[in-house]
Amino acid sequence: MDTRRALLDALESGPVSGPALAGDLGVSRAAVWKAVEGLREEGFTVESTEAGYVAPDDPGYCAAGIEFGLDAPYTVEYHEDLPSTNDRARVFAGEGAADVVVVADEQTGGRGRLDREWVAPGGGAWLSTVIRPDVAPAHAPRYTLAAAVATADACREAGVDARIKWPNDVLVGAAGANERSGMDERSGMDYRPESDDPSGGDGEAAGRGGRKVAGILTEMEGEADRVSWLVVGIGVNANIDAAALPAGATSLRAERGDDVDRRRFVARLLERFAELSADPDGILPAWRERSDTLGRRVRVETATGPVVGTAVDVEPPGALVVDTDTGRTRVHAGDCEHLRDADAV
Ligand code: BT5
Repeated sequence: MDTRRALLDALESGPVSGPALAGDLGVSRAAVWKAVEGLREEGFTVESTEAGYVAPDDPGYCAAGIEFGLDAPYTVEYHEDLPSTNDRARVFAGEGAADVVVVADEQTGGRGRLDREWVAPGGGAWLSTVIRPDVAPAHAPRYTLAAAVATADACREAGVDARIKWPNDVLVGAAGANERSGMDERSGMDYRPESDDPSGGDGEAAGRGGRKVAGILTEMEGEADRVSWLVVGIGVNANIDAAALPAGATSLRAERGDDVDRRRFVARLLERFAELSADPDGILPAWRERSDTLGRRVRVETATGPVVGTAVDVEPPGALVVDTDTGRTRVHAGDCEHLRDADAV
């Protein structure tokens, strides 16, 4: 473990004596002092007291602040602004890095799926994680679902009742899936893909029944049998006025009426993402519970045309199962619109 991380860990449990930490780590006192200075430069203002170094009361929204107390195996890199955290994360991925999270306060070239624009002014929680799960590329969509669950949970802990629209939108103000019929129609799954379409459609900010508070963009490089890296980009409209966002979008600030502590918010999101990634079998059940799509009438625009019917399940690795007039079909990618409740079953 490097001195910086060891220092951050030690600061969690009270004052840290520089000489004692140097002794424990087998590094020089100067190395500890340098690490302290490094944290201060990042915005994590360690105090010097007679008892030793003490963590700041407000650790701040910075790399060290997010890593402080973080119960997840990630190293954070923070920027005031970047074109896109996904682009920066892809550079890390190309260099062989793993378990790195790039965070920016503002993005000037934020991307959605299919090169759509993602509006990302200062005050948002814009982050991209680089992970290297030992799975086949076909299993990659699972991590997008995990990110959606983690994001919904972090929003809920922040007091905002968020639900997931397949595959990757986190919405607020949507009716609960459990309040509708269709949840129990999960019989007859055979896990065999019947359609395998790349994303298509023109993208709608929210779809019916909810305002979009977050979106997820996963990018991947892989060989035939193994993922090389995944960059999971998560964008949450945190402390942003709704007026600065596209129509149909909302923010945590708009929903709560005050600002969220982004440091804690991002840390909780990362902790949930790490937990879910470590337990792949738990991802789909967690996603189903938080889904706003299951039980609804949907229209999914796929590359081979629209699929209209009732969404009845999500199956490994993340396909939406839709009951249509002509039978049951599985959709692997596309833009999903929730149809009017009046049309629902
Ligand atoms: C997404 O795409 O929802 C994925 C968004 C991923 C953004 C994160 S931020 C960190 C990382 N770095 C990046 O550069 N990207 C990722 P999609 O489903 O295609 O939705 C895009 C559509 O949502 C746009 O066409 C707009 O209609 C709408 N939109 C744009 N900005 C928005 C915002 N801030 N909030 C809600 N909706 C937005």
